[in-house]
Amino acid sequence: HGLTNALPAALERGEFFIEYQPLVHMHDGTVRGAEALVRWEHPQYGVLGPDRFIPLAERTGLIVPLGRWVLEESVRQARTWQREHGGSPLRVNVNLSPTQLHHPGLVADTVAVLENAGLAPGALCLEVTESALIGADDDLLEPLRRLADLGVDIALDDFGTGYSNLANLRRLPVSVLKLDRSFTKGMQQQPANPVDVKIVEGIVALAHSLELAVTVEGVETGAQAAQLRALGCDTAQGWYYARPGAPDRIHALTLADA
Ligand code: G
Ligand code: G
Ligand code: MN
Ligand code: NA
Repeated sequence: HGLTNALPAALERGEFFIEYQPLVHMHDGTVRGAEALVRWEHPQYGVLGPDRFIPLAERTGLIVPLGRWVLEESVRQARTWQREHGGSPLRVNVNLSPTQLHHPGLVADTVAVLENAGLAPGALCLEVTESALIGADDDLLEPLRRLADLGVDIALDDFGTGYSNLANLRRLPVSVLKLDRSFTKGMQQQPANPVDVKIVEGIVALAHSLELAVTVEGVETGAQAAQLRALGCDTAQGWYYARPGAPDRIHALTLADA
C-alpha cells in the first residue's frame, strides 16, 4: 500500500499536524481543554483524516513514533496555552491506540514528555477506546494504573459501543467516560428519542456512582446540549461548540469565556 510506505518519511518531513476540538464544561459553558486530533497534509492527496492512516500506522508499528510525536506536540501546546492564559488549567486529551498501550516505553515516555514541557500530569488526559480494554489483563492495565497514580486522567473513549461488562469498569483506572456519538444522536430529534434518553440517564447514574465524569461527543445543536446538560453530563464536545481547528482558536475561545 502506497500510503503505508509513505508514512515514515512523512513523519520525518513533518507532514503531520494536529487540530484541537474544545471540551466544554456543560454547567457554565467554559472551555476546559481540547482533544488533539492528528491529520496528514499529504503532498498529493491533501489533508487526510486519522481514519485514513492510523489503522496503517497501527499495523506497521509506526503508531509508536507517530503517537509519541502527537503526545509531545499536544503537551507542548497545552503548556503554551497555560502560559498565554496566565496559567489557567487548560487541559489536553490525546488518543492512545492499542499498540501504544502494549508498548513498554509508554509510562517512561509520557513522564519524560510532561517533564520536558513542564506540564502537570493532571493537565493531560489519555483516551483509550473501550474495545482496546475489553478483556484487558493486569499486565495491560498496569501502565495505565501507574499513569493514573501520577495524576494523568484516563478516559474510556467511544463508551457504550464495546459491550464491556459494566462491573468491569471498577477494575479500570479510568476517571472519565466519553459517551459515544451514537447515543447523543437520539437527542437531536425533537422530542428526543426516549430510549436514548433512558440509556444516557442510566450511564450517567452509573458513572457518577463510580465517581467517573461523563463527556459527551458529537453535540451538534443547542437543544441537544440542553437535553444532555439536564441529564447530568459533565463535559461536551461537538460541532455546536466548535469543529476541530488550529490551536490559537482554543486560546481565543478561552479568552472569550473570561
Ligand atoms: O475527528 P477525527 O476524524 O479526526 O477523528 C477520527 C478518529 O481518529 C477518532 O476516533 C480519534 O480517536 C482518532 N484519532 C485522532 N487523532 C488520533 C491520534 O493521535 N492517535 C490515535 N491513536 N487516534 C487518533
Ligand atoms: O476520538 P473520536 O473518534 O471520538 O474523535 C472524534 C471524531 O468525531 C472526529 O472525527 C471528529 O471530527 C468527529 N466529530 C467531532 N464533533 C462532531 C460532531 O459534533 N458531529 C459529528 N458528526 N462528528 C464530530
Ligand atoms: Mn477520542
Ligand atoms: Na470517540
